[in-house]
Amino acid sequence: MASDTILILGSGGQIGTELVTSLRNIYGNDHVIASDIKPAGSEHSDGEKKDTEGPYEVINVLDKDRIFEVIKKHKVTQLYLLAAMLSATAEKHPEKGWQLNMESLFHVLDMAKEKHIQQVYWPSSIAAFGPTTPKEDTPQQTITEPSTIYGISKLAGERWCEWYFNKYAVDVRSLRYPGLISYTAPPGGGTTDYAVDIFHQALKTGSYECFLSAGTKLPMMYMPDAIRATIEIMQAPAEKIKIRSSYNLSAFSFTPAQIAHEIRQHLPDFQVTYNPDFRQAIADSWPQSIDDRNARGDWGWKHQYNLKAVVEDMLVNLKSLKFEV
Ligand code: AKB
Repeated sequence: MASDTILILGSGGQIGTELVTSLRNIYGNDHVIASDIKPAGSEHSDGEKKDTEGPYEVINVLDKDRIFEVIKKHKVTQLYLLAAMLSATAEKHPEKGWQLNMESLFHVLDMAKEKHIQQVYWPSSIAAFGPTTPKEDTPQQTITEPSTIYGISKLAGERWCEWYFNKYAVDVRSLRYPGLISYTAPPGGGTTDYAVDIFHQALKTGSYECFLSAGTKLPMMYMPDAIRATIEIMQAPAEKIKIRSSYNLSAFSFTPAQIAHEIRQHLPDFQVTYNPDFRQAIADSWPQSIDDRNARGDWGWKHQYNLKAVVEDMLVNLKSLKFEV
């Protein structure tokens, strides 16, 4: 609704930086409150000072009172919870990862249950699946036995979202993101992050050592598609959202060798070597392609970018950005 006031928790991350801009274009700068654990304007890892074009609040998502204070201060109606510890980092810090990913979700779902906010967005991931899940065209409903802490937190979160919807009519909506590729902010601590780093290294050094093997196929999506999906599911009429755990969401899949080949169409001398580390086991536990017919049928999801278009766009944009790649 145009009258919504939106709070984004974790606005400094890979999704948050782009979602804030898109939501501000739709709802107006004053109606979209960005928030992260760091003060506004603090330096991000891409070396750029991020200027806030609208309201900004420092929030630690583990601090429920602070979230409540900001919700009341700005009369927030809609909340996007994007703060999370991703797969590779959470394997190294399992307790912290579990605490961050779960407690923040409970804080937000409780705010919605108590009617302080009307609508919640929470991201799930292909990590909710596991090694026993069918790998190709992974269905919406299938075996889910995740083998990472991040994946376990996503699966548990999905079940809690559905439970809060059934029990307290909380209007919570969620997508199982594949790996996300973007150029505005670097990702942090994910297994699919090689598909972002590879562009930075291709332009900076002309070579890349990949932490996954050449043939590791994973589902991926370009950030503009992911942002559009996120806003579309939130704007869809409630009766169209038939799944209140989390929707499968898909665009295309590729291997490190395939993306390297595509980059070589623009940078013919680009070299890739393969040196798989602990992230290989994480990637091997995830699906290789996703069946997202429910999202397409229920609320009209349609992706736009394929691998060729992503590679072209990433290289053009990274070359023109001021910060060092
Ligand atoms: C990760 O690699 O951890 C994330 C994800 C697939 O959720 N990008």
